[in-house]
Amino acid sequence: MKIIDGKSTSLQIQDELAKEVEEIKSSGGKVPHLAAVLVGDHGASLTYVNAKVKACERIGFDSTLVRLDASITQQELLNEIDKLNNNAAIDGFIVQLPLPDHIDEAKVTMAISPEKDVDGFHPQNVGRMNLGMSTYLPATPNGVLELLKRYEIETSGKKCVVMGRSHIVGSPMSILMSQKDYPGNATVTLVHSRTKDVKSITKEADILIVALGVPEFVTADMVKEGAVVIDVGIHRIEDDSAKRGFRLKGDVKFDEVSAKCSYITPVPGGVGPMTIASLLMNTLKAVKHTYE
Ligand code: L34
Repeated sequence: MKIIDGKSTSLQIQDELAKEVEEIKSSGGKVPHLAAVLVGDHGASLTYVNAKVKACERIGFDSTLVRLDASITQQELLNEIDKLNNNAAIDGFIVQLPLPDHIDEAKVTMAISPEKDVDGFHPQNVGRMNLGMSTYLPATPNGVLELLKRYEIETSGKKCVVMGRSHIVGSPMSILMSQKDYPGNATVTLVHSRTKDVKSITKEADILIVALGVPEFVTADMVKEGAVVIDVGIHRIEDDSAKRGFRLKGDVKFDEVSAKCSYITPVPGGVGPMTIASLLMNTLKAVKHTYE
């Protein structure tokens, strides 16, 4: 069994991007500038957004963190988004999810200018992805593709099972794994909470991508010997003996599943850091206008 090291792969991508920033700077081009909007102070979101800002600093991107109170009205948030849409200094921005319940996520997503939507969540960009056109690919699924590529994992003709149908991971992941290009060309099955006899389906998977949001849901008996297992889940499990008061766990029971598969991503240090690397890649794309 091989561990797919998302942390070091993310750092490697960041080094590659840092070189490109150097080139941009020496040729007098525009330094990429990413903005992130964080509403409220949801613990995990704060960690992720801070990690994004730190990664920008590391590779020489400019960054802006817009922190807004959880009590902000929808209209006020839309006004902030409009400011970012119209700010020529900002190449791309994201609104970190989840948002407070009183805010309509779809309205917010639609308000972001597609050209600056480096999360790839706007319907226009989702549509472009569906049609195999150039676009901003959503960061987490693209991070998974990047891992498959860099570990040279064969996908063509393989049976790929995606668990979960969220707009930001499961759904786009299933589309991308069946795209007519590497890493894709897989035969994809998407399972979700209404699927019957999940185990009989997951056991057939050569590549199992888990994005359910249920801690340690996938056990060894659900996985085929030699499968590639990608764990997108990330949960904070309370643990008083841990330094931060919690431990991170994925959607996969790592110890028993890892004994059985050919490749596996750990949590932490798997897909999470790759989400950040892909976001940075999209931001560079925004500056280069290679999206159109
Ligand atoms: N708009 N909202 C928007 N875009 C996104 O791409 C995200 N996502 C998801 C949640 N909401 C979003 C993220 O940024 C998940 N996500 C994310 C980003 C980074 C990490 C995990 C999830 C990450 O860095 N994980 C580390 C551990 C971090 C920790 O210590 O808690 C890891 O090694 O997995």
